[in-house]
Amino acid sequence: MERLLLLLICFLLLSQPNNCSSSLSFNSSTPLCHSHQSSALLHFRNSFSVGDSDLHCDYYSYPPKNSWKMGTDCCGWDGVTCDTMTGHVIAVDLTCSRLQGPIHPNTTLFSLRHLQRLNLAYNDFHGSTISSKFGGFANLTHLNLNGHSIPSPSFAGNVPSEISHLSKLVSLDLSYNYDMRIETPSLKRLVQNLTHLTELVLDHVNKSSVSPNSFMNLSSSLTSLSLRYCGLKGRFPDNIFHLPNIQLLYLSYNYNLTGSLPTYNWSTPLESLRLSRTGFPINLPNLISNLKSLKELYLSNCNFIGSSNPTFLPNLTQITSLDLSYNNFGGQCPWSLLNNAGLTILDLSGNNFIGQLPNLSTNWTQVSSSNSSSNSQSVSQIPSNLVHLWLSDNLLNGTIPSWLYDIPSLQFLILENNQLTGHIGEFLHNSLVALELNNNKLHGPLPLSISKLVSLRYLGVSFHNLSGNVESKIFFRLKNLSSLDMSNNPLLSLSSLTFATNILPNIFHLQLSSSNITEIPLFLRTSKNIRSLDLSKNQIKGNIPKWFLEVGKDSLYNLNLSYNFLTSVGHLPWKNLEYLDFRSNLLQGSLPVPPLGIIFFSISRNNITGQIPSSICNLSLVNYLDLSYNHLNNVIPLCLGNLSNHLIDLDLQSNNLHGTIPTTIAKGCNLRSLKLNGNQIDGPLPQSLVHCRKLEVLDFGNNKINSTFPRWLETLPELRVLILRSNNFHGTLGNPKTKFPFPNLRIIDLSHNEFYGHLPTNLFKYLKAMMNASANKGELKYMGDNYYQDSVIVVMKGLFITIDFSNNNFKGEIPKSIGELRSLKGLNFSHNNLIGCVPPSLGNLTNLEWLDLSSNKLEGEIPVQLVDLTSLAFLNLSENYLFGQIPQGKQFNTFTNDSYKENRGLCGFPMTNACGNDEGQQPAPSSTIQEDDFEFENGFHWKVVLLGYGVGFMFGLGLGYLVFSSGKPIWLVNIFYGEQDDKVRRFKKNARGRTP
Ligand SMILES: *[C@@H]1O[C@H](CO)[C@@H](O)[C@H](O)[C@H]1NC(C)=O
Ligand SMILES: CC(=O)N[C@H]1CO[C@H](CO)[C@@H](O)[C@@H]1O
Repeated sequence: MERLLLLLICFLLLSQPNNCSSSLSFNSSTPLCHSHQSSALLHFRNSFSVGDSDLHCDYYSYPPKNSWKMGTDCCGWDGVTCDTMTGHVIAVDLTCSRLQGPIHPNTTLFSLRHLQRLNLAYNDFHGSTISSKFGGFANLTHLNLNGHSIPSPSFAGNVPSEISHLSKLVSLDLSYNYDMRIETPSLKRLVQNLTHLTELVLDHVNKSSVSPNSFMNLSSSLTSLSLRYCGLKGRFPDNIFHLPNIQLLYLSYNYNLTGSLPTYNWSTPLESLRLSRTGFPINLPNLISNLKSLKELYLSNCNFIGSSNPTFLPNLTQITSLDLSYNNFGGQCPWSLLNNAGLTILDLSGNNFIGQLPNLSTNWTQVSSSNSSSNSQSVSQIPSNLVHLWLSDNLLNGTIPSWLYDIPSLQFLILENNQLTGHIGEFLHNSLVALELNNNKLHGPLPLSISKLVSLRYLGVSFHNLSGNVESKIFFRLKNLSSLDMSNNPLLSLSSLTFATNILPNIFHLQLSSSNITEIPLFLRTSKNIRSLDLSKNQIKGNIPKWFLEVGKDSLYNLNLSYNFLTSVGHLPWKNLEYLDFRSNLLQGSLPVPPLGIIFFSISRNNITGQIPSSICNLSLVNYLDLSYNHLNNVIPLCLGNLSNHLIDLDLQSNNLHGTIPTTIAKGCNLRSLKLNGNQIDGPLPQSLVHCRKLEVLDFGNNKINSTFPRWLETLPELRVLILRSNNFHGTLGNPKTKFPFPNLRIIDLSHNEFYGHLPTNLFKYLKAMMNASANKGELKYMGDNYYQDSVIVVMKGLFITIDFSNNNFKGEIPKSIGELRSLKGLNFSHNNLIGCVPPSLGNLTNLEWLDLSSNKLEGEIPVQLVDLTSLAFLNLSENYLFGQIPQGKQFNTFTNDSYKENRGLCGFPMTNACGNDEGQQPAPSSTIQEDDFEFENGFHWKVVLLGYGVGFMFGLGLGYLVFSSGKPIWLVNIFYGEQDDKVRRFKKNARGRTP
């Protein structure tokens, strides 16, 4: 009865401005906030500074909280709730308040003992530890310390076990505190004691030391469990899938987490399931038939079993969010999903789906398509609730259908890396936040309606054939645009854009590579927050303008001005720079030293003079240091050894450096690549290099190193490229029986030295990597994911496998075992004193494209087995004592006299002297001549590459740039900019407000 009365009163009071419960006090004076609590609140908030807007919070438009003022009733402050009876502050919500600074363990916050709800999410508390005093909020039911913030997470350290004292806790969120850990005992206590828990969110909290079994006893009232990116390993307890109330279960991005999903009779209220990048075996049809309440399913990059191809899924009418990205599904895209009117998120990117985007069927087209036998699919109505459509990285072709421009709710339209053609149409609504169309085959102008997309943050239209003038007015209203990529549209004119001012005030990430621009865009003057700028491969000339030195002084972390015509830089003011690329300009003067945080620095191919300043040794974080192809002189500074903890790639080739290689370079060595080719370095090789266990590339070619063969390198497990060409190396390679274990060697060039003695027979037996490199070919496509890659690594992944021992004094016979190096592409033993015959086993080297045995003392006939070398494009056997008939057919029809001249008595085509019994032999017309021509052309091209970079092959940028400039695909771009891009992509992903 009493209750009824209360309800009645509530009902009557509902129309009042105050809500029901706060008006319940019959006492006419509503209690005001206690003064010590209001000052505690103010004190707490004022202990922080207020930072810039946070992208995440902007995205969700959190209002600023301005009402916190001394002398006003704190119960009326934004985000503060008081108990209506006692006036105690019982809830504080400071989500997205842009607070910055550490939380002190003695903060006044802990005096608010009556708190029931506390939300400090999305601020930047600079990695504060979570004080054990949080355990003192005895009545706390909701605690949110989500640490998502840029640049650093809010909280760090161990989760204190006192959190498990909060026995009334219903909801706990500690996610996105990347540096926070939880250990098994704390977690177990937490799981045991928090029996009222319905929501537990620990994404990104490091639990790598925790057994997944620790979650076994979670409260049966649990409705939500989110454990993404936790480093969980092993088997996840089955019973969690059977919790009676579980509605949301996120386990994504625990790469080594596995377990088994129930296969039948799985009665569960589960609505949201995310298992992306986990090891659970998933049978998709089974899963879908079990989960009757399912609305959201994220299975990116999963381990599917059974017949899981989504093309054949039944209509998933209840699902509103579906992510099946990066699963190698093929065939037709399951477009029928779009007929689901409730669909809001569809992500099918990173598969091999083919075909066209479906048309919207009007009655007419429905009739016509059912009459025709075409299997093109159509959607029956506009999926008018769609917010995210991600179809990037597939094989989709055709045009962008008109209905895609007419979805009023669409915010993310991501179609990059497909084969779409046609124009970009006009957008009919202005809801778009991200439009990423990069790397398709679109042409025509940039649509004018882009100017109305006032919410747009990300625009990518790079790698197309777009044309026309990009008017700067397109961008006048796009105040929120933070990422713009228009690179590589050769016909697009950006001059109006580059000379405009007062546009794009919030640009964070600008890519205008290969855009024919001649100036650094003027609008950057006002871009205070620019983080990443790529203006590479343009025609920017002269000095860097003074005003530009003021741009992004605190924010810029990536600056790429490579492949321009800049002549001077002066000092570098960007103190947070991590990536700086000045390669291939005309920069003069002494070496500019980048700021201390630099990770990647290349100033290769400029005209830098003088010595390497020792201040370069202060760059203690640098991974990649490329000063190659300049005019640097004097010695390599000794202190460079200080960098060896972080240095991965050091490239000093083609300068005028002399002196010895500092032995300190191998101290705590992490080097993977060391290139000193083309200097005047003398002295011996430092044996300490053997401590650089990760070395993959060693290039000392074209120096004055005086040493015997560095046998001690043969144990380096990763060494793939060893170039000692053109030095004063001498002595033998060891006796013929010497083992040559170099387990991963792909390229060895010892040419133009004074080596003598026999070729070690065992050399070719132990060069394991050369025997079967094809097994590694598949790695190429993952290159973009790796930390840092350069073109040498392309070489090493099996494209080029070569041995060059030419121009030495090797004697004796060519070992037969050479025929076991089946992946060999190039072999050069020319200009030695080799005797005996050309081993017939060379005929086994079916990948061989280049064979030079000239200027030796080889005798006998050319073995007919060589005709089997169908890839051979270059052959030189001249200046030996060979005789007899030249083998005929296949590749041998393409070689000229030069391949054979100055031998004892070779005869037959192409020599003019016919063999005794075979008068006037002509090459047999071969049916494969077309193919041979083609092969030859490829081979020739390859040879040009080699010759073009003749000094020590194609090191440094050579090959990469060649392929790159011929318009090769994105993965090559990734080789060079992989890391930056990745970072940007991560940043973009974070900022996109959609987490995986
Ligand atoms: C906690 O809640 C209980 C029961 O509602 C109440 O009696 C007690 O005073 C509260 N404690 C604090 C510190 O608010
Ligand atoms: C509110 C308060 O007392 N803050 C103090 C906490 O401790 C630090 C130093 O440990 C002081 O600087 C604060 O004033």
